[in-house]
Amino acid sequence: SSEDDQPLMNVEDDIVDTNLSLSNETDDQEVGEESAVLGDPWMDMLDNVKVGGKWAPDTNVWEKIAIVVPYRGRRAHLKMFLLYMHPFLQRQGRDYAIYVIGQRGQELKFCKGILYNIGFISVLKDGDYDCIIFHDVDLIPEDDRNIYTCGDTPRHLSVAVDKFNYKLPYKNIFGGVVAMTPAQYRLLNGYSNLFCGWGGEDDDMYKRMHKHKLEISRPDEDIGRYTMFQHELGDENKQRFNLLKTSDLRADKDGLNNVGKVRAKITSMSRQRLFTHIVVNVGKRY
Ligand code: BGN
Repeated sequence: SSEDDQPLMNVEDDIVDTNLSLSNETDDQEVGEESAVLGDPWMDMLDNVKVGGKWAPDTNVWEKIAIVVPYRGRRAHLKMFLLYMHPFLQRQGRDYAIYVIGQRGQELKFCKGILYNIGFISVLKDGDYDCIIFHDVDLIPEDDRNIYTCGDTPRHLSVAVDKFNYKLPYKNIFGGVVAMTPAQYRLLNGYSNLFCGWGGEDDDMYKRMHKHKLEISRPDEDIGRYTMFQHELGDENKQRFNLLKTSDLRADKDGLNNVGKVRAKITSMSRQRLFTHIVVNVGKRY
């Protein structure tokens, strides 16, 4: 069996054991020596995370956010993502939780839209979120001024990615990291469930926005900067060009309102130390 089927149960143990070696301290080691090297505030920020990957500042903030990360078989990326994102969101003083939505099953390619739709439904059952951030696991924000928040219209946060020379590759790109309120997401009927494999699901989402006359909101190019982890190009979706021809026709019946009936079934939700893990069976038979 492949990496995809393995439970993610020990990801946070791996982080502690191999990356930070917190549990390798012996009695004759000076306690605190190691954390001084890594920086105490940074270590505290991971220690402060509540089980399930949640954190909130002492004083109430205006908005509760959920980070939704679709996932299949990229353990190394997920580790780095979690190690970076918790301190980042805490520095911004956000009231947040991180959810990892894993795809189980080999029948279909990676169906990001299905995982986003199931993720959306599951996180709102779990908490009263005002804003959902849909986040690729391989993107890391570089600038703390890029506030993780929603806007009056759907917000595209990953404006300037290193891989694209810190420029928008095209005007209406809506992939990578985006933020939507539950009301915005429901209006658009979420993502299409038909895009499996790399590419196009974000362009389909843009067409939904266009249909509803919603403009993309974005941070400035010098603020919305991201580093992308190196990896092989994903297994492409060869049907994406054809699917994008029928976006407008499908928008109201292919998405959030039928995700439970097609190709997907949620199997479990579990609390890990640095995230809440939702596993979704995805296949032709569901
Ligand atoms: C585009 C992809 C997007 C992807 C960006 C950036 C397609 C549809 C065919 C026109 N779109 O080309 O999904 O986010 O590149 O990588 O492939």
